[in-house]
Amino acid sequence: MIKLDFSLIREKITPGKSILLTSHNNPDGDAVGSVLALYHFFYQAGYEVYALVPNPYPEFLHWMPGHENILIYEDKQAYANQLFISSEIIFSLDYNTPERMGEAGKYLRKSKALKILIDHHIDPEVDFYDHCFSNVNISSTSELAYLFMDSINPELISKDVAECIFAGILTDTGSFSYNCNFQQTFNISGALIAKGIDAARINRLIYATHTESRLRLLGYSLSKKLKVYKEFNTAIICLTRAELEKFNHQIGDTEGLVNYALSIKGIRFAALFTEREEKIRISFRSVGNFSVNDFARAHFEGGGHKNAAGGDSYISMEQTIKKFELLLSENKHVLTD
Ligand SMILES: [Mn+2]
Repeated sequence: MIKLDFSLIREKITPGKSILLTSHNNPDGDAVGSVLALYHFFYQAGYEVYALVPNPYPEFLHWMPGHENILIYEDKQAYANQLFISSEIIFSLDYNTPERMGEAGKYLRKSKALKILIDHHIDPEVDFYDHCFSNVNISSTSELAYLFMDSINPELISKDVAECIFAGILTDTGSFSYNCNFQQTFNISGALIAKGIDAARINRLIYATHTESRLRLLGYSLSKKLKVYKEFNTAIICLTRAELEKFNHQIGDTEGLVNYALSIKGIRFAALFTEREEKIRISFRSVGNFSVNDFARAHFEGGGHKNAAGGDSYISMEQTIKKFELLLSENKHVLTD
């Protein structure tokens, strides 16, 4: 764990300064939640504040207060590049190195702003940042953002802030089903409820907004595409572009799908392969000691957390699955001991 010196930060973040809040490619609930929570926090305190994510995020996050203020880098590239130059303070939220921002990362690298990282991924690039607040043993970046705000000015944790933080915690723990065995996570969630949030409503807004086609894609994936490797305690689902198109795939539609594969009794390792334009995108999940972060890093140009990670493959789906199956054999001892 790398702790921030909050008193030092308090001195450096003085009202009137311009702040740019950023998060990673393919933003998830924690990315958007932490960005928007800090957006409200600083906005209320009278800062000039901008929120920027590299590309669009799923529709089930569009209800979040402040959503309309988020700049999408893909759409506003020239304007956003200027923000990397003009902002005095830049926050990196929910990612550990500028490259996780994609193209925008180049401008972050060149920026002269004071750079602050708040994140829960393994191996943050500490040398690049002026200040790091990093802990891998925590539910989410949103929880770290809460601790940050609580130490700077707890009075500014409004209901809007609380809703964003709760959305981040909820999505990064799969509705309190993994990565949530921390007393602090529940204490903070309780404090958010005291701010007036409706936890059941937020749960519904995030998890009960399936389109018909998304639900049918889920049914198809489970009945036709689930492959179980009993001998390796592993289960996978792979979806080609044609299949995704058949079900009118929208961003976020395959979110959580990999967890169904992992939910089979005895399964310790699960993967979801989805064919994108120029690559195969892979989500890895595990229970217990098998580190999908190490696995994704070593073999699929990715990474993440011990039990949840992502990766990419630039060969065909068929070859990717073959490679994966070979790796299962190599890792048999770890997956079955
Ligand atoms: Mn996160």
